[in-house]
Parts: sequence; structure tokens; C-alpha cells
Amino acid sequence: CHMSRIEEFAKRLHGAQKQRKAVPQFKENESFSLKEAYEIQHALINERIKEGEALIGIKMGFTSEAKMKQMGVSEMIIGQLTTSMQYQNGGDISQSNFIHPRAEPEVYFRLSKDITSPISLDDCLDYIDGVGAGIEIIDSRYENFKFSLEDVVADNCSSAAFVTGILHEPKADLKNLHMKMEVNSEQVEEGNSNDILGNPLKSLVAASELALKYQIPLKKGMIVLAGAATPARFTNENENINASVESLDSAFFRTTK
Ligand code: OOG
Ligand code: MG
Repeated sequence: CHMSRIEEFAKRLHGAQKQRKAVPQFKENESFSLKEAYEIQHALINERIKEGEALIGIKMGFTSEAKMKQMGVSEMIIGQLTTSMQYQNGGDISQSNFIHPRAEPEVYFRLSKDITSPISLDDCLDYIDGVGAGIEIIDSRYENFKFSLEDVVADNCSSAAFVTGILHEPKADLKNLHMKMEVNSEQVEEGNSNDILGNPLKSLVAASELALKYQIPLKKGMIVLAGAATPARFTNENENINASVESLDSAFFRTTK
């Protein structure tokens, strides 16, 4: 049977995730476009869906200077969240699920309606019924977290797991909220909701545009991770990781072996 080039890339990334073994970045030796990168991402998500998973949200990436600088990529990207990636707030997460996990503090939204065309900043509150603090665990399937824009998009934007804190009533003004990440009660990263595009709601606007462009569904009830406000940090065994957003409480988990 003949496997397409797109499917072949997707299988390599899916295998890397399942075996917890990173692969060299593709773009060093092979060439594909950004459009093809999103096709690879869809094929990769399809592998998960064939295994019984469902799509439960999306994640935005590189919506802050801190993240763009840390990873050397400066274009916004969108990835997809599936059932096995969601962990309970306050629960344990085993390091053995990942290759080289990093945690990052995020703001998340819950969609109150399907979004089928680009929305404006003024529309945002009509499309969400909740907002809160979240943590994303990113785990690039590439060696040393080294990738190009196309590589990271193909790899579902490094997404591996996420935790969401208590859902709050949506507020029109989510600007200038202090954010911090703590490891074992010690602050390791500090930021502000303004670091996410000047206003995390702008990440939802960007998501509505990218989702339409790359045929990613935005459905009622889905989670939208707006992107990290600070650089991501490697996690180790036996750490209590806590990310909080001023007035929105926190998301947290404990890492185990
Ligand atoms: C890519 C994912 C970026 C964010 O919040 O900006 C991202 C990576 O850093 O490996 O999730
Ligand atoms: Mg993120």
C-alpha cells in the first residue's frame, strides 16, 4: 500500500510520541510548505482519532514575545487538543508520558458557540462562557526542541498535555492581569496577561482566523489555550507546578516518575 508523503511524516511524529523518542527535525533535510505542515498535523490528529480520541480544543502558539524569543519562531500557530491530553486540575502527571516535557502558564477560554468565520475583538464575549488559568505541557517530538515554523506546526505545535483551572465568568477586560508560575511554591516565571498579544482575547480572534484558514473546527464547549505568557520550563519528577492568573485562580499538578 502506498503511503503519501504527508502521512509518512505524520506516522514518524506519532511514533516518536508513542515511543517517547525524539526524531531529528524534518526541515534540515526535507522540504514542505506551511500548508503541507498543517496537512501533516491533520494526519497526525487523525491517527489519534483512529485510536478512539476526540478533539476537545485548540491551542495557540507564539502569541507572546517571551515564547517567540525562547523558540526562535515568530509567527502565530494553531494546534489541536485531544482527549488523552487533558489531565485533571490538581492531579498527578507522570513524567514517563513524555520525552522532555516543559510547562508554561496560559489563559484559557471555553467556547459557548461554534465559530465558523473570523470574529472581531468586540465579538469575543459572545463566543465564550468561561475563562481561567491553564498550564500547557509542551513536548516537542524533535530532538532538543529544535524546529522550524513548518516542523513545529506538523508536530501539532509541540502540544502534549494540559490542565485547566476553575472556570470563571468571562470578563470584558482581561488586560494587565499578573501571571506567575511556581515550582514547589517558588516562583520561577512571572508575566502578565498583556504579554499575550496585548490582550488574551486577541488570541481568540487570531484563532478564529487560523482555524478557518487551516480547517480546524472550533466547536461549542471546546477549550482554547491562548498561548504562554512566559518562557516554558522543563519539569522534573516530584514537582508541584502551579500557574496563576490574577483574579482567575490557578491551574496545578504534581509530576511523578
Ligand atoms: C511550540 C508551542 C508554543 C505557546 O504557548 O506559545 C506554545 C513550542 O514552544 O515548542 O504552545
Ligand atoms: Mg502553549
